[in-house]
Amino acid sequence: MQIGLVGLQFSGKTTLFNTLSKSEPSQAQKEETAIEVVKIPDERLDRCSAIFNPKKQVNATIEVFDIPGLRMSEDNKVKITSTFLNSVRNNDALFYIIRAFKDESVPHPMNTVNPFRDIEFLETEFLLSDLAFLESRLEKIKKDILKSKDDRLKREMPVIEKCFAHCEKELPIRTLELDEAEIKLLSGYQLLTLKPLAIAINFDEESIPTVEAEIKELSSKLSKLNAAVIPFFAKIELELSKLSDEDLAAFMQDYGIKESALSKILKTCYEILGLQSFFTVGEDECRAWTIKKKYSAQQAAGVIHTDFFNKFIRAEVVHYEDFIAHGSFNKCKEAGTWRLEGKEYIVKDGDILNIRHS
Ligand SMILES: Nc1nc2c(ncn2[C@@H]2O[C@H](COP(=O)(O)OP(=O)(O)OP(=O)(O)O)[C@@H](O)[C@H]2O)c(=O)[nH]1
Ligand SMILES: [Mg+2]
Repeated sequence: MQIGLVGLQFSGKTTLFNTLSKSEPSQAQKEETAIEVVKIPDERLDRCSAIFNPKKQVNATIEVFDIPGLRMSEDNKVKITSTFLNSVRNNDALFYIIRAFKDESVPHPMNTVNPFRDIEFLETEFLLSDLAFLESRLEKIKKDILKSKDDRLKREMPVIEKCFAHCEKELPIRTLELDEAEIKLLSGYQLLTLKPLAIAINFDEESIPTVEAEIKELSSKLSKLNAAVIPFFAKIELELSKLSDEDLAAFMQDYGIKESALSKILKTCYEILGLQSFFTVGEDECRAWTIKKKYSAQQAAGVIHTDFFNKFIRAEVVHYEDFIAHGSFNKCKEAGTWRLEGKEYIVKDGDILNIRHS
């Protein structure tokens, strides 16, 4: 799963990226997209590890792409480029990184700090790009539909028309109701406004007292985008990421912070991608596995190993919450929360599975 950090120049993307990857900024990173595999924090998995004390713990991961932001061009305007659009298109989900911090020493490519305007700018450009694609696709379909033998074009045409009409109303395709077959027909086109979206607003320390109100206002103004809007503090997070685990815990306790913004951001990515985790636990390894929502037990088994998919017999299932409540698998058996489920069972976020296979 790939997620792209998208925004204007100097909005804090690389600062966030470096925090995620715990790396120092490098010059090369400025011009090209940088990629990092980032662990998804999961306190449930940490707790399982504390119980089983395994040789290794494996968290779920996502790939984060740090895409260079849009700059002011020679005529003092910010213009979208095809390189930029192509880098954005490659991702499964988008994370807009939007500047709200004020700092005279960091120029803004549009001269003033205005998060709402920057978000609208990106959305409008992406809508225009989708509209242009849909329009040309429609023309091509109309031209080819009579000579084509297979019925794909016939099925595709109404879907493209529907998307086009939706975009014309200035609405992103992610807010259009599409069934699975329709989504499948569109899947190769990498439509930008169909991609799941989260928006992170990068504030400075001084705005902490007003952040909540500002996020609330932005969220309501942006409700038609169907995106999560979350605050973060790139500068503070970068400083925090340099602390040792103990110092960080102490800091968070002092300030009454339960969860770092970073961990929230990563979980949001996971959420908007429609993903969930199940666990496998034991003395060798405690591991979080990533699956889509509504995966069956057999599909989940296939994520561990294709053999497990092919030779699936049953899944032993206990939900994490039950496991913690009862303290052991045996106790769960006594309480009836340990079950054997067949291949059609729909796996829930937080299930602990053991796959029986032949
Ligand atoms: N004061 C302040 N400065 C910040 C904050 N976040 C980032 N900066 C500074 O802004 C400058 C640009 O930050 P980057 O993270 O490199 O911005 P970017 O979005 O990666 O920029 P491009 O890659 O050019 O698109 C750096 O000098 C950062 O130190 C913040 O929250 N507060
Ligand atoms: Mg950068």
